[in-house]
Amino acid sequence: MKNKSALITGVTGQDGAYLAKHLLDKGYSVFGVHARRSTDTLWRLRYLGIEDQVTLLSSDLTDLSSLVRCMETSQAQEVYNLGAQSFVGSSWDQPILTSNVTGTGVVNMLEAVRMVNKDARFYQASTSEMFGLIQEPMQSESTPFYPRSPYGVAKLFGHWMTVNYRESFGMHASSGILFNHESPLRGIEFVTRKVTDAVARIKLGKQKELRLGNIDAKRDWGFAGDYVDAMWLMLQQDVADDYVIATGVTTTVRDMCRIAFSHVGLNYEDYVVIDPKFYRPAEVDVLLGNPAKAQKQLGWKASTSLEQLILMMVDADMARVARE
Ligand code: NAP
Ligand code: F7E
Repeated sequence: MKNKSALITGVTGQDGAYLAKHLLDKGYSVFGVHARRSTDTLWRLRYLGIEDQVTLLSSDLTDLSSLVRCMETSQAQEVYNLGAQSFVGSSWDQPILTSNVTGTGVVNMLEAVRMVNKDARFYQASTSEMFGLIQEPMQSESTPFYPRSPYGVAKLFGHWMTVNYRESFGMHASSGILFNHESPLRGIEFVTRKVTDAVARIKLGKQKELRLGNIDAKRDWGFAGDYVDAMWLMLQQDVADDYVIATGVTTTVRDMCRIAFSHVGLNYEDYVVIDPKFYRPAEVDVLLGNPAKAQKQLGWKASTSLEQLILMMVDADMARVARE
């Protein structure tokens, strides 16, 4: 029997790399949208040892014609739209780019699917940032949205476009409302990786302090390796739907720092310096997801605790910094 074929936008990002590995392990042919950059963006695929197994197609979420060609070349039966300008902090500096890539990019990808193969199944990488100024203490699929950043607003547009294409054209389009998920492949600008990298540098004598913004913010953090399985499970359902994917536990940035520093025998209070430069114009103070629907309908549950996750990340950064 011919392998199933999948197309992933954002294949060079954290989730794209883990998802590509997950699908390759299941026997899929994996195609990835590769937006041209002058820097090396293939390090994550290399880290997972799959650089040569993913077929990279030159394209960009802002270029509909190139996305149509990706659909034609890959003959994908499953499309995972993970590409985005995903850093919340930058979305105030580049609101229009964020809207074009993270928002309009979704409808470009949906259109490419509709034009080439309307029966292909579609996954949209939605986010807990859409809840922003939370309207319920624990956020589920029925919690009203209130985004707090240009990134959150762009993602909300993409989410509703996904719902609309499902309802208008009968497309199998699902939206995964994923809460924060991290790993050793996390970009260095996100707070968990910024902390674990700094812990390694401080421990190995290469850095003296760590400057952070609002360490009282609370997040529901899980492991990216667990979360890509939920994406795949959504596309295996008979009926497309929306799902919250989270751990159901929330922790402050402060406590996450405590865990990371204490793993190498240090006290975070001796090194963390609060720098207002890292405050955001509008903050999301707390996020806490209710993954009950995913557990019931997909049989999915987070299997990595925050402690396990942070120790995994600190260990990976200790090895990485020691090699430098
Ligand atoms: P990431 O590491 O920042 O990866 C983003 C990916 O998007 C990269 O491959 C990037 O390519 C690509 N990209 C950027 N601009 C593009 C463009 N114009 N055209 C095509 N591709 C473009 O993000 P992630 O953490 O893996 O997250 C994956 C998706 O889930 C994103 O949509 C994110 O917004 C969403 N999400 C993430 C989380 C989380 O906690 N990680 C939670 C909820 C939702 P380059 O490598 O070339 O820059
Ligand atoms: O910030 C606070 C910051 O940048 C987490 C993206 O994947 O998850 C991610 O967005 C919290 C915020 O992630 C620093 O103010 C304090 O309250 O790691 P982050 P995020 O903004 O939650 C969601 C679900 C996504 O969809 C996004 O794509 O940590 N914080 N000090 C800091 N954050 C950063 N980055 N740097 C600091 O120095």
